[in-house]
Amino acid sequence: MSSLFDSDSFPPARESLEDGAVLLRAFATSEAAQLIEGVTRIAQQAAFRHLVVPGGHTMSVAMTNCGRVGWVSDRTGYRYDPLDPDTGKPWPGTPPVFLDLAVRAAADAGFADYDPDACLINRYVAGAKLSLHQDRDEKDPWAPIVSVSLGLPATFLWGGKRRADPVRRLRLESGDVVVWGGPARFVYHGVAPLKNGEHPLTGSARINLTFRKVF
Ligand code: MD3
Ligand code: FE
Repeated sequence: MSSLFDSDSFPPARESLEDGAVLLRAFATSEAAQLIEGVTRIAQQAAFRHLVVPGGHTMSVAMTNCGRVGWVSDRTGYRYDPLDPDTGKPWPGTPPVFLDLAVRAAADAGFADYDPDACLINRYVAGAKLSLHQDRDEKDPWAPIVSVSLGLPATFLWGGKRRADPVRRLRLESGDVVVWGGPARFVYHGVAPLKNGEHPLTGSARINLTFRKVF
């Protein structure tokens, strides 16, 4: 007998993307408004900025951070820095609602005792994109990166361990959380240019939080 709640007709809460990568659809939906409030408060102390990468290009994505260290870039290279180079002050603390969500998502995906020390906050407006890259400046190669999508939807690009590997496309919507750890930690990934739109939470923007264990 078939019902609305059969596993083949009900959207699964936990979807395996590949070994080590888990998609948790709508995992953050009930906290989304609180998360955006947190982002607004953080951005009052550490403003969103467009970083310059070593090649000299300015990123279309605007970034800020909270936590013990923040990811920054300039002409000389990338680094995690305990101080915001724009203010000379430490980054704002990570709001408890951020940490709680990241720890629960990691645990749900099979990574117990997650203890991130950085949260990079990316802001996309129409046309903003993130080119295919690996995140490899973090010390623990097994600890996951937990990614939380808020506001406008985006097409996430998700390749393999080599730049030339085929790239899959995954639509990420507000509240979706993806956990990338273990064997999936060093896959190439990026975000396609954001499409125009309006979202009740974020207006014309998409916000992405990525939690990282840096040390
Ligand atoms: C897979 N951010 O901040 S989140 C980044 O939507 C970044 O803003 C994208 O890539 C964004 O570095 C994608 C999903 C994500 C983040 C980090 C990963 C996937 C990942 C690290 C390793 C593997
Ligand atoms: Fe990344």
